[in-house]
Amino acid sequence: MTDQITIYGSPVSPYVRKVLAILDMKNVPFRCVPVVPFTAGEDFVKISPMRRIPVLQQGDFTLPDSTAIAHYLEETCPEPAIYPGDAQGRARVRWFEEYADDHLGRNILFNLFFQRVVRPRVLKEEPDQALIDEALDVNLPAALDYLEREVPEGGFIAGDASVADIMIGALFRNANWAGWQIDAARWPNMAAYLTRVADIPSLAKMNALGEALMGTNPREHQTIVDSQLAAA
Ligand SMILES: N[C@@H](CCC(=O)N[C@@H](CS)C(=O)NCC(=O)O)C(=O)O
Repeated sequence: MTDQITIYGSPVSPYVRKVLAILDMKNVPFRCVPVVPFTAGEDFVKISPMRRIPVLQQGDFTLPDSTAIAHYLEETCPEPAIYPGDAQGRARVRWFEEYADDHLGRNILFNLFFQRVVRPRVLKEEPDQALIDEALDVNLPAALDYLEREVPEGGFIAGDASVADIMIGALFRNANWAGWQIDAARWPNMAAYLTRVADIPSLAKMNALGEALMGTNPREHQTIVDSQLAAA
């Protein structure tokens, strides 16, 4: 029998929710230990050299990075597929997964969510307003203009819901938690798409889990995660 999978990382992180949603979609049993990278103990670096979440552990095997984990899960539990079967569709999904992980992640997470939520609430520091303004006024509008053209009307990035849609949907939920809402008159296609991805059942479940943790005491997070996952 293969060992059970444990995911280290707080579901407030979109990268963690991406991995949890994939496990849920693929019906793989797992446990989640809601580690917060900024307050994790010194030992965490042994399984995550960049002190980032998520990290997968299965027996002696550990693997950081949501994209590496997504590939591992796709190979070990192929059904349902989260990467398309054709080369161009698969390439497109990999590109948008990377675009979301890197560019959208930098703007939505570091420039917006980290500044507006993590710095004041967790680190008790002043946010950097210049970073917030750059994200809201320049980088996110440009990214939304690009995505508005690229996302097929009424559909997903490439065929069925894929890992790219899950990553994009999870990230924009963090933007909502930081007080951002899409201007549906300016980006109607993206507004409809973000509703569509938020309705992917496994992502909806993990977004609700992340939301349940927001504003609660980190000491209660393991109990909240265990009870929400057991009920889901
Ligand atoms: N490319 C990585 C990004 C992971 C990432 O940046 N996670 C954030 C949490 S949302 C983190 O751990 N940040 C802590 C840090 O960078 O110090 C992935 O896909 O897993």
